Amino acid sequence: MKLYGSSRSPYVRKVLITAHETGTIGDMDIEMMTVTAKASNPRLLEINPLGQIPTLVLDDGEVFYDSAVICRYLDLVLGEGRLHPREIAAELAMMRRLAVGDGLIATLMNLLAEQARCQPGHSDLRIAAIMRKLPCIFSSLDAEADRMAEAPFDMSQITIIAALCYVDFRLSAAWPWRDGYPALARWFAIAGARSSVVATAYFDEQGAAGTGQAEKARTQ
Ligand SMILES: N[C@@H](CCC(=O)N[C@@H](CS)C(=O)NCC(=O)O)C(=O)O
Repeated sequence: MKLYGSSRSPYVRKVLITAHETGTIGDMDIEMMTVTAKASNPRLLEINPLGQIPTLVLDDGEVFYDSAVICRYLDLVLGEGRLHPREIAAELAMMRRLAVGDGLIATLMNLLAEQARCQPGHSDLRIAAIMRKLPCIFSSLDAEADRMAEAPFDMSQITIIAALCYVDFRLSAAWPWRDGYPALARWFAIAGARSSVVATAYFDEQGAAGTGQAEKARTQ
């Protein structure tokens, strides 16, 4: 199977961590590409109408997107289903935490896109609105942290790890969250040290530091 992805996309990171956790990473060819809201990729649009990464193409030509669907496929079809609890109360709790993780990723992407936009007045209001959300999101994750530490490792934890690593990758100086959210920091110190997380660290590809590319890099 082939995964279209990027080394700096949190949605792709969810899939890569899941691939390691399910033992399917070895069966995956990975093609890294740059895709942004400003620069779609015609080749990707032919297989995914949203033109987004991650996109997974199976050997028989079947295509899966988005990250949630790919992770379900890797875990429930190819893996042992350990990352998606099936008992309804556990599933709902996991999905609610996962929604916060995905929401944090979306909030960060909006923030970076807004910062790159260069429209002072308008963008300041939006940035302020986004920044007001971050403490609420982090408080909610902090309140869940001890429960996550006790619970089996699952898709919500993978998503939250991908989001927190992205905070460190893109915002670390502007949002040093560990002191304010100690339970979350304790959980992350352990969960973030899993080999699946360490093996999939974000990086800016070489050459992305120039003008134009650097802006694209920051919006992914
Ligand atoms: N809901 C999607 C979101 C994927 C997404 O937004 N990917 C970004 C890269 S991080 C992308 O492809 N952006 C280009 C675009 O939206 O045109 C998922 O969970 O996979």
